[in-house]
Amino acid sequence: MHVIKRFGWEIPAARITPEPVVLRRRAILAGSAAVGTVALGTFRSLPARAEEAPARNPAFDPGRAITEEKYATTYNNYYEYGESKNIWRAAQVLKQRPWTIEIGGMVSQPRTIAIDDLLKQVQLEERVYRHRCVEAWAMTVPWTGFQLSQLVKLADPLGSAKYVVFETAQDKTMTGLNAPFYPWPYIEGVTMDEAANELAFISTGMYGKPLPPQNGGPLRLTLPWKYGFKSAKAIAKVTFTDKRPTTFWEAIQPSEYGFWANVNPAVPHPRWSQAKERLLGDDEMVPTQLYNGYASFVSGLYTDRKGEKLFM
Ligand SMILES: Nc1nc2c(c(=O)[nH]1)N[C@H]1C(S)=C(S)[C@@H](COP(=O)(O)O)O[C@H]1N2
Ligand SMILES: [Mo]
Repeated sequence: MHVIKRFGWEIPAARITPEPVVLRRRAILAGSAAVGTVALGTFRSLPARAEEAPARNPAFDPGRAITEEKYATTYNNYYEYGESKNIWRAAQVLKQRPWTIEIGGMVSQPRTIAIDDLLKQVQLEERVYRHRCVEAWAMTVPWTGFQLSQLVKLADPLGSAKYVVFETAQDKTMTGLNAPFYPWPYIEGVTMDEAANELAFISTGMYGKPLPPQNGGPLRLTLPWKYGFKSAKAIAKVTFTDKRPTTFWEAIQPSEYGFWANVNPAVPHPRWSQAKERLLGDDEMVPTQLYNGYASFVSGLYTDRKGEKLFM
């Protein structure tokens, strides 16, 4: 496990020290070559809004303006393609088809399913959700996709399964995978009751178009009440288990990026306040809300878990 060394000069900074900066400092301190090769892909423009784009579900009014698409698609976290926010060009080389998802672990029948076969078996819809990164920036995005509970139903887990674990593809175009100090692959996980919650979503599109690679295409997890790092991109494997997984960021720094990672403005990150968030686009600072404003949907999930670090 890698531990981030903290220095006095990092702590008083009024602005937030984002994950990549901290990690680069650590890499330099460790004397390792953190410089990867940047693959400069050609940007392929995405098809215009598909005519068959599914209807918006009005049950999830985000209460704030939708972020302009150009900001949501060009300011990303995707460490497989590098530590900067500016990986959208590099990620264009990720091939979205063919794409298969391996479903296994505690299920009645392990199997591998092609994404287009999966999409034929689920009910697609559009939902506008707020997204809150642990680094205190936020956006509001119209995602298309399907409720995670539909994938769980198709997977047919055993009654003894307690967690669902999501694993990101490890593609040869992902230059960040060469960085030795990261615990690849990117792993995330939720409990079975979180996976059953109606907010838990698998996104396959945004802004009425296929999900661009930089935002996690062809399919990503979308958990709007949790910090953004829980929303794993480019999912290749879904495993049901009775053991709580050690997730990617938790393995890097458990005191800063916990398993639960529910949004809470009252619980500061060890290195910055979580009271406010910066909206991508106009950079307006707005107050952060408990569970990112989704308490009415999810607070009941945690009533029996009071002793745990639910908010980091
Ligand atoms: N595989 C993978 N998934 C990931 C990440 C990542 O580095 N790799 N970053 C996470 C973080 S920290 C955030 S905030 C969101 C960012 O999603 P966006 O680029 O669509 O805004 O993706 C999450 N999912
Ligand atoms: Mo994030």
